[in-house]
Amino acid sequence: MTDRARRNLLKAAALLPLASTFGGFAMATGRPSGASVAARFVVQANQPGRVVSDTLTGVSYETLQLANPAFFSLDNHALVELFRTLSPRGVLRIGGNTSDYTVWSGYRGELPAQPARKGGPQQPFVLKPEALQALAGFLRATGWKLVFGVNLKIGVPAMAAELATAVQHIVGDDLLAIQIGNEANNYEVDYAALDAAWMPYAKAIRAAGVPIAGPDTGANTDWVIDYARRHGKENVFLSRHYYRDAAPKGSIPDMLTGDSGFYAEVEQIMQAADAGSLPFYLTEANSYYFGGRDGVSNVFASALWGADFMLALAQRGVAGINFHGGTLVSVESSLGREANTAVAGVDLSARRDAVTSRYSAIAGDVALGFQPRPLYYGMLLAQQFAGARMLTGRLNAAGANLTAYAAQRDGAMQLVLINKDATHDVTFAVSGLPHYREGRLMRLSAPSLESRHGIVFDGADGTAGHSIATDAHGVCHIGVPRGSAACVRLNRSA
Ligand code: BDP
Repeated sequence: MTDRARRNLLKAAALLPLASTFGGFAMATGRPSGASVAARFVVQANQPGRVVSDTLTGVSYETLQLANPAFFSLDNHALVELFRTLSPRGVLRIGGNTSDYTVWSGYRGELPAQPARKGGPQQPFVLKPEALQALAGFLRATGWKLVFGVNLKIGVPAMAAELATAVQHIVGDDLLAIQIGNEANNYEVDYAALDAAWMPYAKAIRAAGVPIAGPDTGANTDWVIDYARRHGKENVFLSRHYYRDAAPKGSIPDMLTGDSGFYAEVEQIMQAADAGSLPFYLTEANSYYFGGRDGVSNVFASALWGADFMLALAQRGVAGINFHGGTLVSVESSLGREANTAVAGVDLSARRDAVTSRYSAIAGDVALGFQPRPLYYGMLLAQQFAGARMLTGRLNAAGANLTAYAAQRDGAMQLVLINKDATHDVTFAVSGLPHYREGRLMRLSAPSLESRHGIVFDGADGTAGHSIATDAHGVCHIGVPRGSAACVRLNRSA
């Protein structure tokens, strides 16, 4: 064979996988692929990182969600199924602002009046054992664990200890930990004040033999570090919350710029966590606080944001991320607001959306049934890495808004390539894969970044997907259209 003929053959071979991976494009997105930006991702398989926690995927709900015991119940099959599909070992966090307005029906002691609220219900939410019993059934049916918040604001450690004991008694081993107070940085003047209020609670709850975690603060990294230093040994994990910004400031372009400023804070917390051999959970997080932003928090862009956010945090060692959500009534009430659930027309899917908080990953309620929101699919994508070992990689994004992650598991190489760019289709040339030849590609896509419905995670159910191969140079060419993501699993060649 002449050199020229060999070169032509190699060129043709190099184009083959390219052609086949692009084949999935139009099918998955319904859009033409257009001209592509060429990005490069070099996987450094000799630089292993952290093992991704198998509890990476989590959700967070207001305590007020327990007002209807039929919500978290083993009879709520649709919700059980959505949780099980999301993760076999997820974490459900119950808390939020309404946890600091909750009283336990079993408590017989004196209760002071809680400070008046600016709006919403003035009466505290009275939590009853039926709701905890139903919740225990839900946890058993889903295989999920529980993190449960008790009322610090009211200043009655004895009630918290009784409630914590009841939760442990009813939920058993499915309780990971009790947290004391929600975002106490919003009502304690400084860390010392939190510490003073927290101590008698921690003492009473631990004396009852119930595990605790914390401090569950809003945006205070320094509080988490102080807390770790002082109380690390008494806790089963450290926690903090995160939202990008307030809902009025939310937009799709803002969301898709990513959260790099926060990652630096996470790295600081991880130093404290590692020093005390403690996991760190983001027990409450989402795109925009004040209930999320319509047209941003609940559209396909939030799926790409959420997947990227989870994987960036997993790479830094965060043990789990609990995306806050639930019914509109529960979240609006947490903000002291009335919920307007009115919707024009009778479309079931629109009605489910209308009764749900804007950032929730799952829409619906007991009466209407449930359905996944776009964010749910982003969580499903990131969940593909749960239990795998992250690898270092070098990305040359060629000016486009991209992220890329690599991990190894059971001899397989996994990649997630996220194209957050609204205008550029991208072809990733992924190298550093010497022992990998063939595998499968799954695509996460939607008609557009603004889509509320019509999200497709093609191949996620193990049935479809596209086959993929490295070229003669060991490079894998993967086309990822604007506003979509790809997930690749390559098998080690024999
Ligand atoms: C958090 C609260 C939660 C709220 C959320 C929000 O813990 O209860 O629902 O903010 O503002 O700070 O959306």
